[in-house]
Amino acid sequence: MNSDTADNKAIETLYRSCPTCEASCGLTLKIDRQKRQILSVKGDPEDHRSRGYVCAKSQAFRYVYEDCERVTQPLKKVIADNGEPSWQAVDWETALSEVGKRLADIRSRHGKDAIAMYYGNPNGHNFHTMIYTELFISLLDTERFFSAGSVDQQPKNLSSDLLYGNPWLFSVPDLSRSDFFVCMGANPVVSQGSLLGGPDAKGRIEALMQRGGHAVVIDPRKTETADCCSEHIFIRPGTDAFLLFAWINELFASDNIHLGHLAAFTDGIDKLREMSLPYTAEAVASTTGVPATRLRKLIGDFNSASAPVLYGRIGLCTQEFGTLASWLVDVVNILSGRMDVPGGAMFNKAATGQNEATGEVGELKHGRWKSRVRGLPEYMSMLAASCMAEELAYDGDDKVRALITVAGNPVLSVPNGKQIGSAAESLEFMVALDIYVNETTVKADYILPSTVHVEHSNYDFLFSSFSQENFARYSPVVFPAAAKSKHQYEIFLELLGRINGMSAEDLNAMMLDGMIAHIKATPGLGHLDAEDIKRKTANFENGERLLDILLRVGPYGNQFDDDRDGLNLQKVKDAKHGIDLGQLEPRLPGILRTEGQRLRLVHDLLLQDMPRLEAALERPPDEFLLIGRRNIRDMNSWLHNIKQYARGKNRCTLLIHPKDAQSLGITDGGQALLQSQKGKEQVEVSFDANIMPGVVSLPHGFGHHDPATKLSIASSDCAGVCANDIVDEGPLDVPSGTSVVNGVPVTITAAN
Ligand SMILES: Nc1nc2c(c(=O)[nH]1)N[C@H]1C(S)=C(S)[C@@H](COP(=O)(O)OP(=O)(O)OC[C@H]3O[C@@H](n4cnc5c(=O)[nH]c(N)nc54)[C@H](O)[C@@H]3O)O[C@H]1N2
Ligand SMILES: Nc1nc2c(c(=O)[nH]1)N[C@H]1C(S)=C(S)[C@@H](COP(=O)(O)OP(=O)(O)OC[C@H]3O[C@@H](n4cnc5c(=O)[nH]c(N)nc54)[C@H](O)[C@@H]3O)O[C@H]1N2
Ligand code: SF4
Ligand SMILES: [Mo]
Repeated sequence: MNSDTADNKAIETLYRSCPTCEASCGLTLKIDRQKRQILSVKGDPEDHRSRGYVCAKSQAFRYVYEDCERVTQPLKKVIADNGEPSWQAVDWETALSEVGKRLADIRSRHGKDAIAMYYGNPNGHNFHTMIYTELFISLLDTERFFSAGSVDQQPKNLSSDLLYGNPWLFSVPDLSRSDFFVCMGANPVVSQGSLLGGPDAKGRIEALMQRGGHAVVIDPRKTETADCCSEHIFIRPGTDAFLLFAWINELFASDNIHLGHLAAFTDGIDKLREMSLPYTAEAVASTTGVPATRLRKLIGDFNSASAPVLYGRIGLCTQEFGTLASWLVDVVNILSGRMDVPGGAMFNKAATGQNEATGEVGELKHGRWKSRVRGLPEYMSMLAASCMAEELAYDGDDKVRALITVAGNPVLSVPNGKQIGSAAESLEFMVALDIYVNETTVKADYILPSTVHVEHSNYDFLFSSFSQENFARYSPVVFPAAAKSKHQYEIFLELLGRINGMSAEDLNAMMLDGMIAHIKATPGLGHLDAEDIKRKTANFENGERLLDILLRVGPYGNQFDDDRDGLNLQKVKDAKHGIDLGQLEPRLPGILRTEGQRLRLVHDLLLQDMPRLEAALERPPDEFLLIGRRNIRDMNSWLHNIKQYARGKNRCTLLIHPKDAQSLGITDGGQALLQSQKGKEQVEVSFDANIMPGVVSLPHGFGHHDPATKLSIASSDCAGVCANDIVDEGPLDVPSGTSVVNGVPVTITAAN
């Protein structure tokens, strides 16, 4: 921390990483500690990953901190005699003991599964929450656990689980050494990249092109990313698995299988060849909308490039064949010799060790229990978010009685969200761990707000495990939280303690002992002494102490051997701009958690999904298919109350090709009725010659119309309509249970 006492002002400079999206850019903050004011947030030129780059949302964590409608103390819903609800601020002790009592009572009367839970996206950006999440989930131990993951990356989790035995092991495109980038179902120039692992996606793609490389986007919309690439190919939504199977068919047919160093430990090639046989480039062309010659040219260009890489993201996940499409992206890279090689798709070596092998075969957690209504299988202890409404409304003996939401807004983010809201309202009890009174939390009996990023430290735990550069970066607290506020992990511990009759200290000790036991069970670490670990890390507390342990036993640590040099938390803290841990290096087969450390190309779960794919090949096309999109100033549903981001013209419009619109008698800027099996919304229309005819696009995260919320800017300046009132919760990517929010059949009529 530097002090600058000019003008008698105690202006300090702090460095941290941006907590708002996966890119995790380095930031430079100027702050006035006395006034508790952030004076400016700029890029950190010395962060080796972002090199000073930031996007418009770099200010978001500051604006959220400053938002006067943010909830800063526990709120209890009180119902007046006339039935009108209102919020009453209560002290923490009252709130925690009442919430704890209600949950404990429901649990003891009706069992653990009577309490449902929903976990939202911002949890992935908070190290302390993440590290305590397993404890929270495992002690609540409910079969009714939902998360934003099944409206997001779960197909990718499942594909990694099947291929590598680790659901959180994701390969990322090594763009800085690639010369041919194929981007499917992602718009990183706007989203800033997901499972892509690098700040300034646009700059990285442009640099690739300046080196003489090529970049191709395959997307039903010619996106902002396509605009800075060399080529764009339209594809009909939901048909990527066909295109990718045809790609693989072509690789086999042209004898272009090059496994390279993966050959020694890869199984399933023959089966894969057989699976791809029916899907020639000609056979899939009319379904995908990609002519066979166009696909063959792409494959030829890819094969003749010196360092090509294929990448796919949310447009491939949240669609009818999400798991197959996500899996096939990795398979194409594997078969083309582009997996685990520089410039191809590579695996990170996270300092906290989560990508390493554990010496055990990773258990596939799938189908151990089922949802009550549709009988959908659990995956990674979670049920599909798309069945949350029906599970909350289910009225059997073992029905849900209480709901806990943690930093999530499923009413807007999940298909059939409105019914999630009404079902939640009629439960015996609901508590929301959240910082806004929004469309979901307004249904709760209690809102328990956590501190926000300005008030707690952070470590880029999740995102450093799939970054294009190996790195470690710690973010210090900007302003210590007011005495009476609570960090989210503290709320977890307090609630768990009250439900399970344990103290927060006991639970913390349980976490520490559990982690040490786990480490000692890891091959090569059995000799470590628990007391030695505790003694050497005693200068840190809670999550930071656990982080210190992870760093010390991780791949750059000294495993508590004082004779060796190694990474630890103090060193990471001292490196204000983050630590560069080098370029990605080949990691297979050493990090595989599969039986015999074999790379399994094919798995029964994938084979079981093939008849569903086959049946879709000849299906007659729908009139219109709805897809989503993201805008640079949004972050799902929760930045809409920030006036700097909410202002401007309506961006929750329906994009439609002008020719489609004209044939329907719809004008640019006019209104249309967008209708699906599920619902109907009136939307403003924007003409877009860059969208595929027959496809329309509406962003998600809007629909701020509930007058009971406290989001005055969101509801006045960017209310929009809720895409998930149109998306049908019925269709799923079957293997992973992920919602199909892209490729939704809709009809459109003029509404004048
Ligand atoms: N139709 C359609 N639906 C989609 C998608 C799509 O593309 N199309 N995308 C999906 C994707 S990828 C995702 S990730 C999900 C997101 O789904 P959710 O995570 O359910 O939704 P968010 O809008 O991110 O809501 C985040 C919540 O966290 C709260 N919050 C923010 N910061 C903090 C904090 O520091 N502490 C606490 N306690 N709370 C905080 C906010 O107030 C808000 O209530 O939406 C999905 N839904
Ligand atoms: N500005 C902004 N940034 C964000 C977010 C945000 O809400 N706003 N959300 C964050 C979150 S939680 C996530 S998960 C990431 C997601 O990051 P990305 O995966 O980059 O998400 P999108 O920008 O929605 O890009 C998805 C693309 O898929 C295309 N698409 C839709 N259906 C199909 C299909 O069937 N096939 C193919 N090939 N393409 C299809 C869409 O046209 C779109 O261009 O973004 C993160 N960053
Ligand atoms: S790209 Fe993401 S991490 Fe970087 S400044 Fe923008 S919001 Fe923050
Ligand atoms: Mo997401």
